[in-house]
Amino acid sequence: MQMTLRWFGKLDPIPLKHIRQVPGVTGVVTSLMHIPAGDVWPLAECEAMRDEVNAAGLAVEVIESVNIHEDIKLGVPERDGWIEAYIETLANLSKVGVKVVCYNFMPVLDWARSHLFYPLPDGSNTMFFSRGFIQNTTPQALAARYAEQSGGIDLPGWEPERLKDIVATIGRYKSVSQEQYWDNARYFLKKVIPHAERLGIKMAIHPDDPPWPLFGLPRLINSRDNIKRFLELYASPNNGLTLCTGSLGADPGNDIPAVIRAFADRIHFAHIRNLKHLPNGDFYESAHPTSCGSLNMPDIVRAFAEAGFDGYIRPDHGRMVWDETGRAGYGLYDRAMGAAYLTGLWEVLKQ
Ligand code: CS2
Ligand code: MN
Repeated sequence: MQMTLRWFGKLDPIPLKHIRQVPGVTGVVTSLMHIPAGDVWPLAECEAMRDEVNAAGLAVEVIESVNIHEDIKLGVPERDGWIEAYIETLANLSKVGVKVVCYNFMPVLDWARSHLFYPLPDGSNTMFFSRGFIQNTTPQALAARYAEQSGGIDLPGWEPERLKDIVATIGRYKSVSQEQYWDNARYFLKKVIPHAERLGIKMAIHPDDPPWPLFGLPRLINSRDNIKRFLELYASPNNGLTLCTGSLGADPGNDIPAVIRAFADRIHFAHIRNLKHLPNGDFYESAHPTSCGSLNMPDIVRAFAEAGFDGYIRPDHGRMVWDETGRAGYGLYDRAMGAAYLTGLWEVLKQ
Protein backbone atom coordinates (compact mmCIF):
# COMPACT_ATOMS: atom_id res chain seq x y z
CA MET A 1 0.00 0.00 0.00
CA GLN A 2 1.26 3.45 -0.81
CA MET A 3 -0.32 6.33 1.10
CA THR A 4 -0.98 9.52 -0.83
CA LEU A 5 -2.83 12.79 -0.38
CA ARG A 6 -4.67 14.71 -3.07
CA TRP A 7 -3.04 17.99 -4.05
CA PHE A 8 -4.51 20.53 -6.46
CA GLY A 9 -1.25 21.94 -7.77
CA LYS A 10 -0.86 25.68 -8.09
CA LEU A 11 -4.54 26.11 -7.17
CA ASP A 12 -4.09 24.40 -3.81
CA PRO A 13 -3.66 26.60 -0.72
CA ILE A 14 -1.83 23.67 0.94
CA PRO A 15 1.91 23.61 0.19
CA LEU A 16 3.66 20.36 -0.69
CA LYS A 17 6.03 20.82 2.24
CA HIS A 18 3.08 20.42 4.62
CA ILE A 19 1.90 17.27 2.87
CA ARG A 20 5.42 15.87 3.14
CA GLN A 21 5.13 16.13 6.94
CA VAL A 22 2.10 13.84 7.19
CA PRO A 23 3.50 10.55 8.50
CA GLY A 24 3.25 7.68 6.04
CA VAL A 25 2.46 9.83 3.00
CA THR A 26 4.93 9.23 0.18
CA GLY A 27 3.19 10.83 -2.76
CA VAL A 28 0.50 13.13 -4.03
CA VAL A 29 -2.41 12.53 -6.36
CA THR A 30 -2.81 15.54 -8.58
CA SER A 31 -4.00 16.92 -11.90
CA LEU A 32 -3.60 19.88 -14.21
CA MET A 33 -6.90 21.43 -13.21
CA HIS A 34 -6.60 24.45 -15.48
CA ILE A 35 -6.70 22.36 -18.65
CA PRO A 36 -10.28 22.05 -19.94
CA ALA A 37 -11.69 18.51 -20.07
CA GLY A 38 -10.62 16.88 -23.31
CA ASP A 39 -7.59 19.01 -24.18
CA VAL A 40 -4.16 17.34 -24.38
CA TRP A 41 -1.94 17.78 -21.32
CA PRO A 42 1.31 19.10 -22.83
CA LEU A 43 4.42 17.09 -22.02
CA ALA A 44 6.25 20.17 -20.72
CA GLU A 45 3.49 20.82 -18.17
CA CYS A 46 3.50 17.17 -17.09
CA GLU A 47 7.26 17.39 -16.60
CA ALA A 48 7.00 20.60 -14.61
CA MET A 49 4.34 19.01 -12.39
CA ARG A 50 6.56 15.96 -11.75
CA ASP A 51 9.63 18.10 -11.07
CA GLU A 52 7.80 20.33 -8.60
CA VAL A 53 6.41 17.37 -6.65
CA ASN A 54 9.68 15.44 -6.71
CA ALA A 55 11.58 18.50 -5.50
CA ALA A 56 9.36 18.40 -2.39
CA GLY A 57 10.42 14.80 -1.74
CA LEU A 58 7.15 13.28 -2.92
CA ALA A 59 6.17 10.98 -5.79
CA VAL A 60 3.47 11.66 -8.37
CA GLU A 61 2.35 8.32 -9.74
CA VAL A 62 -1.43 8.79 -9.64
CA ILE A 63 -3.46 11.39 -11.52
CA GLU A 64 -6.97 12.34 -10.46
CA SER A 65 -8.57 13.08 -12.77
CA VAL A 66 -8.03 13.13 -16.48
CA ASN A 67 -11.59 14.15 -17.26
CA ILE A 68 -13.41 12.77 -20.27
CA HIS A 69 -14.88 15.18 -22.79
CA GLU A 70 -18.68 15.24 -22.83
CA ASP A 71 -18.73 14.22 -26.53
CA ILE A 72 -17.18 10.86 -25.57
CA LYS A 73 -19.79 10.26 -22.90
CA LEU A 74 -22.56 11.35 -25.27
CA GLY A 75 -21.24 9.06 -28.01
CA VAL A 76 -21.36 11.66 -30.81
CA PRO A 77 -19.09 11.39 -33.89
CA GLU A 78 -16.70 14.03 -32.57
CA ARG A 79 -15.71 11.60 -29.83
CA ASP A 80 -12.96 10.01 -31.95
CA GLY A 81 -10.89 13.21 -31.92
CA TRP A 82 -11.32 13.60 -28.17
CA ILE A 83 -10.33 9.97 -27.62
CA GLU A 84 -7.14 10.54 -29.63
CA ALA A 85 -6.39 13.55 -27.44
CA TYR A 86 -7.03 11.47 -24.33
CA ILE A 87 -4.54 8.85 -25.51
CA GLU A 88 -1.97 11.57 -26.16
CA THR A 89 -2.41 12.81 -22.61
CA LEU A 90 -1.89 9.27 -21.31
CA ALA A 91 1.29 9.00 -23.40
CA ASN A 92 2.64 12.23 -21.92
CA LEU A 93 1.77 11.12 -18.41
CA SER A 94 3.51 7.79 -18.91
CA LYS A 95 6.67 9.68 -19.89
CA VAL A 96 6.78 11.33 -16.46
CA GLY A 97 6.24 8.08 -14.56
CA VAL A 98 2.50 8.12 -13.94
CA LYS A 99 1.20 4.61 -13.19
CA VAL A 100 -2.51 5.11 -12.43
CA VAL A 101 -5.11 7.45 -13.92
CA CYS A 102 -8.33 7.94 -11.94
CA TYR A 103 -11.28 9.17 -13.99
CA ASN A 104 -15.05 8.98 -13.94
CA PHE A 105 -17.82 8.39 -16.42
CA MET A 106 -20.48 10.57 -14.80
CA PRO A 107 -22.50 12.73 -17.20
CA VAL A 108 -22.01 16.49 -16.89
CA LEU A 109 -21.68 16.65 -13.11
CA ASP A 110 -18.99 15.07 -11.02
CA TRP A 111 -19.90 14.59 -7.32
CA ALA A 112 -22.83 16.47 -5.79
CA ARG A 113 -23.72 17.62 -2.28
CA SER A 114 -26.39 19.92 -0.87
CA HIS A 115 -24.03 21.63 1.62
CA LEU A 116 -20.28 22.19 1.36
CA PHE A 117 -19.68 23.36 4.94
CA TYR A 118 -22.44 21.84 7.06
CA PRO A 119 -21.83 22.50 10.79
CA LEU A 120 -21.43 19.47 13.05
CA PRO A 121 -22.05 19.53 16.82
CA ASP A 122 -18.30 19.45 17.57
CA GLY A 123 -17.77 22.78 15.79
CA SER A 124 -16.23 21.33 12.65
CA ASN A 125 -18.03 21.42 9.30
CA THR A 126 -18.35 18.98 6.46
CA MET A 127 -20.05 18.11 3.19
CA PHE A 128 -23.67 17.00 3.51
CA PHE A 129 -26.13 15.37 1.13
CA SER A 130 -29.79 16.15 1.70
CA ARG A 131 -32.02 14.15 -0.63
CA GLY A 132 -34.86 16.60 -0.17
CA PHE A 133 -32.70 19.58 -1.04
CA ILE A 134 -31.26 17.96 -4.16
CA GLN A 135 -34.70 16.83 -5.36
CA ASN A 136 -35.94 20.38 -5.15
CA THR A 137 -33.05 22.16 -6.79
CA THR A 138 -31.71 22.48 -10.31
CA PRO A 139 -28.16 21.90 -11.53
CA GLN A 140 -27.78 25.63 -12.26
CA ALA A 141 -28.95 26.56 -8.77
CA LEU A 142 -26.54 24.02 -7.30
CA ALA A 143 -23.66 25.39 -9.35
CA ALA A 144 -24.53 28.92 -8.22
CA ARG A 145 -24.72 27.75 -4.61
CA TYR A 146 -21.26 26.17 -4.83
CA ALA A 147 -19.84 29.29 -6.48
CA GLU A 148 -21.20 31.36 -3.61
CA GLN A 149 -20.09 29.01 -0.83
CA SER A 150 -16.73 27.80 -2.07
CA GLY A 151 -14.82 30.99 -1.33
CA GLY A 152 -13.61 31.50 -4.87
CA ILE A 153 -11.82 28.14 -5.00
CA ASP A 154 -12.67 25.94 -7.99
CA LEU A 155 -14.14 22.62 -6.94
CA PRO A 156 -12.97 19.54 -8.83
CA GLY A 157 -15.64 18.57 -11.34
CA TRP A 158 -17.42 21.91 -10.97
CA GLU A 159 -14.93 24.04 -12.88
CA PRO A 160 -16.60 27.13 -14.41
CA GLU A 161 -15.74 26.11 -17.96
CA ARG A 162 -17.66 22.85 -17.49
CA LEU A 163 -20.67 24.61 -16.05
CA LYS A 164 -21.25 27.51 -18.38
CA ASP A 165 -23.43 25.42 -20.70
CA ILE A 166 -24.82 23.18 -17.99
CA VAL A 167 -28.47 23.34 -19.07
CA ALA A 168 -27.68 22.71 -22.71
CA THR A 169 -25.28 19.89 -21.85
CA ILE A 170 -27.82 18.14 -19.64
CA GLY A 171 -30.34 18.56 -22.45
CA ARG A 172 -28.06 16.67 -24.82
CA TYR A 173 -28.38 13.59 -22.58
CA LYS A 174 -32.18 13.42 -23.08
CA SER A 175 -31.65 11.15 -26.08
CA VAL A 176 -29.08 8.89 -24.38
CA SER A 177 -30.60 5.82 -22.74
CA GLN A 178 -28.90 3.96 -19.91
CA GLU A 179 -28.00 1.14 -22.34
CA GLN A 180 -26.64 3.60 -24.89
CA TYR A 181 -24.52 5.05 -22.10
CA TRP A 182 -23.04 1.61 -21.39
CA ASP A 183 -22.23 1.32 -25.10
CA ASN A 184 -20.48 4.69 -25.01
CA ALA A 185 -18.34 3.50 -22.11
CA ARG A 186 -17.48 0.30 -23.98
CA TYR A 187 -16.48 2.31 -27.07
CA PHE A 188 -14.14 4.46 -24.96
CA LEU A 189 -12.54 1.45 -23.26
CA LYS A 190 -12.03 -0.42 -26.55
CA LYS A 191 -10.10 2.50 -27.98
CA VAL A 192 -8.19 3.55 -24.89
CA ILE A 193 -7.30 0.42 -22.91
CA PRO A 194 -4.95 -1.09 -25.55
CA HIS A 195 -2.95 2.15 -25.35
CA ALA A 196 -3.04 2.13 -21.55
CA GLU A 197 -1.60 -1.41 -21.75
CA ARG A 198 1.13 -0.28 -24.12
CA LEU A 199 1.96 2.74 -21.95
CA GLY A 200 1.92 0.89 -18.63
CA ILE A 201 -0.93 2.97 -17.24
CA LYS A 202 -3.67 1.47 -15.11
CA MET A 203 -6.99 3.20 -15.70
CA ALA A 204 -9.08 3.34 -12.51
CA ILE A 205 -12.71 4.42 -12.85
CA HIS A 206 -14.16 6.29 -9.88
CA PRO A 207 -17.65 5.28 -8.70
CA ASP A 208 -20.56 7.64 -9.21
CA ASP A 209 -20.99 10.01 -6.30
CA PRO A 210 -23.66 9.69 -4.97
CA PRO A 211 -24.38 6.21 -6.34
CA TRP A 212 -27.92 6.99 -7.53
CA PRO A 213 -29.28 9.02 -10.47
CA LEU A 214 -29.26 12.82 -10.28
CA PHE A 215 -31.36 15.15 -12.41
CA GLY A 216 -32.47 12.22 -14.58
CA LEU A 217 -28.93 11.57 -15.88
CA PRO A 218 -27.62 8.03 -16.48
CA ARG A 219 -25.48 6.27 -13.86
CA LEU A 220 -23.01 3.39 -14.34
CA ILE A 221 -20.65 2.75 -11.44
CA ASN A 222 -22.84 2.46 -8.38
CA SER A 223 -23.09 -1.16 -7.25
CA ARG A 224 -21.20 -4.44 -7.20
CA ASP A 225 -23.14 -5.73 -10.24
CA ASN A 226 -22.49 -2.61 -12.28
CA ILE A 227 -18.79 -2.56 -11.35
CA LYS A 228 -18.61 -6.17 -12.55
CA ARG A 229 -20.34 -5.22 -15.77
CA PHE A 230 -17.95 -2.31 -16.34
CA LEU A 231 -14.82 -4.38 -15.69
CA GLU A 232 -16.14 -7.05 -18.07
CA LEU A 233 -16.60 -4.50 -20.86
CA TYR A 234 -12.87 -4.84 -21.41
CA ALA A 235 -11.06 -7.67 -19.66
CA SER A 236 -7.65 -6.24 -18.88
CA PRO A 237 -5.87 -5.31 -15.67
CA ASN A 238 -5.49 -1.85 -17.19
CA ASN A 239 -9.27 -1.44 -17.09
CA GLY A 240 -9.53 -1.09 -13.34
CA LEU A 241 -11.28 0.59 -10.46
CA THR A 242 -10.80 3.35 -7.91
CA LEU A 243 -12.54 1.91 -4.87
CA CYS A 244 -14.10 4.95 -3.17
CA THR A 245 -15.70 3.86 0.08
CA GLY A 246 -17.46 7.18 0.57
CA SER A 247 -19.12 7.13 -2.85
CA LEU A 248 -20.20 3.49 -2.91
CA GLY A 249 -20.91 3.56 0.81
CA ALA A 250 -23.53 6.31 0.51
CA ASP A 251 -25.84 3.44 -0.47
CA PRO A 252 -26.10 1.26 2.67
CA GLY A 253 -26.90 -1.68 0.37
CA ASN A 254 -23.32 -1.74 -0.93
CA ASP A 255 -21.16 -4.19 1.04
CA ILE A 256 -17.76 -2.52 0.60
CA PRO A 257 -15.50 -5.30 1.98
CA ALA A 258 -17.30 -7.76 -0.33
CA VAL A 259 -16.72 -5.45 -3.32
CA ILE A 260 -13.02 -5.21 -2.42
CA ARG A 261 -12.69 -8.98 -2.16
CA ALA A 262 -14.57 -9.53 -5.44
CA PHE A 263 -12.45 -7.16 -7.56
CA ALA A 264 -9.16 -6.92 -5.65
CA ASP A 265 -7.01 -7.67 -8.68
CA ARG A 266 -8.62 -4.78 -10.60
CA ILE A 267 -8.45 -2.16 -7.84
CA HIS A 268 -5.47 0.14 -8.39
CA PHE A 269 -6.39 3.05 -6.17
CA ALA A 270 -8.53 3.46 -3.07
CA HIS A 271 -10.26 6.47 -1.52
CA ILE A 272 -10.97 5.49 2.06
CA ARG A 273 -13.27 7.63 4.12
CA ASN A 274 -16.22 7.25 6.42
CA LEU A 275 -19.68 8.77 6.24
CA LYS A 276 -22.71 8.89 8.48
CA HIS A 277 -26.07 7.66 7.21
CA LEU A 278 -29.08 9.42 8.66
CA PRO A 279 -32.43 7.65 9.05
CA ASN A 280 -34.07 9.64 6.21
CA GLY A 281 -31.42 8.64 3.65
CA ASP A 282 -29.37 11.81 3.97
CA PHE A 283 -25.67 11.47 4.81
CA TYR A 284 -22.71 13.55 5.82
CA GLU A 285 -18.97 12.98 5.50
CA SER A 286 -17.72 12.14 8.97
CA ALA A 287 -14.22 11.90 10.39
CA HIS A 288 -12.47 8.71 9.28
CA PRO A 289 -12.67 6.53 12.45
CA THR A 290 -15.39 3.90 12.68
CA SER A 291 -16.94 5.48 15.78
CA CYS A 292 -17.63 8.71 13.85
CA GLY A 293 -19.58 7.26 10.94
CA SER A 294 -21.50 4.29 9.57
CA LEU A 295 -18.75 2.31 7.81
CA ASN A 296 -16.59 -0.26 9.58
CA MET A 297 -13.09 0.92 8.72
CA PRO A 298 -11.08 -2.08 10.03
CA ASP A 299 -13.28 -4.39 7.92
CA ILE A 300 -12.50 -2.28 4.86
CA VAL A 301 -8.76 -2.07 5.47
CA ARG A 302 -8.66 -5.77 6.38
CA ALA A 303 -10.24 -6.67 3.03
CA PHE A 304 -7.43 -4.77 1.29
CA ALA A 305 -4.72 -6.24 3.49
CA GLU A 306 -5.96 -9.80 3.01
CA ALA A 307 -6.09 -9.32 -0.75
CA GLY A 308 -2.41 -8.32 -0.69
CA PHE A 309 -3.29 -4.86 -2.04
CA ASP A 310 -0.15 -3.01 -3.11
CA GLY A 311 -1.78 -0.07 -4.91
CA TYR A 312 -2.28 3.52 -3.87
CA ILE A 313 -4.54 4.72 -1.07
CA ARG A 314 -5.62 8.16 -0.01
CA PRO A 315 -7.84 9.42 2.74
CA ASP A 316 -10.74 11.07 1.00
CA HIS A 317 -12.67 14.19 1.84
CA GLY A 318 -12.11 15.53 5.30
CA ARG A 319 -14.03 17.89 7.52
CA MET A 320 -12.81 21.40 8.19
CA VAL A 321 -11.40 21.43 11.71
CA TRP A 322 -9.41 23.82 13.89
CA ASP A 323 -10.84 26.83 12.02
CA GLU A 324 -9.16 25.81 8.80
CA THR A 325 -10.66 27.27 5.63
CA GLY A 326 -10.08 26.16 2.06
CA ARG A 327 -11.41 23.85 -0.64
CA ALA A 328 -14.49 21.95 0.57
CA GLY A 329 -13.48 18.42 1.55
CA TYR A 330 -9.82 19.10 0.98
CA GLY A 331 -8.40 20.85 4.01
CA LEU A 332 -5.13 19.54 5.40
CA TYR A 333 -5.80 18.72 9.04
CA ASP A 334 -8.65 16.24 8.91
CA ARG A 335 -7.19 14.44 5.92
CA ALA A 336 -3.85 14.21 7.72
CA MET A 337 -5.64 12.66 10.70
CA GLY A 338 -7.37 10.30 8.25
CA ALA A 339 -4.04 9.29 6.68
CA ALA A 340 -2.50 8.63 10.10
CA TYR A 341 -5.53 6.62 11.19
CA LEU A 342 -5.49 4.51 8.01
CA THR A 343 -1.73 3.97 8.30
CA GLY A 344 -2.28 2.72 11.85
CA LEU A 345 -5.00 0.31 10.80
CA TRP A 346 -2.82 -0.92 7.97
CA GLU A 347 0.14 -1.54 10.28
CA VAL A 348 -1.96 -3.69 12.55
CA LEU A 349 -3.90 -5.54 9.89
CA LYS A 350 -0.79 -6.38 7.84
CA GLN A 351 0.81 -8.19 10.77
C1 CS2 B 1 -14.81 12.76 -5.82
C2 CS2 B 1 -14.61 13.17 -7.24
O1 CS2 B 1 -13.07 11.78 -4.65
C3 CS2 B 1 -13.59 12.85 -4.96
O2 CS2 B 1 -13.23 13.96 -4.54
O3 CS2 B 1 -15.78 13.42 -5.15
O4 CS2 B 1 -14.45 14.53 -7.42
C4 CS2 B 1 -13.52 12.40 -7.90
O5 CS2 B 1 -12.27 13.03 -7.72
C5 CS2 B 1 -13.74 12.24 -9.38
O6 CS2 B 1 -15.02 11.81 -9.63
C6 CS2 B 1 -12.75 11.25 -9.98
O7 CS2 B 1 -12.80 11.33 -11.34
MN1 MN C 1 -13.63 9.45 -4.00
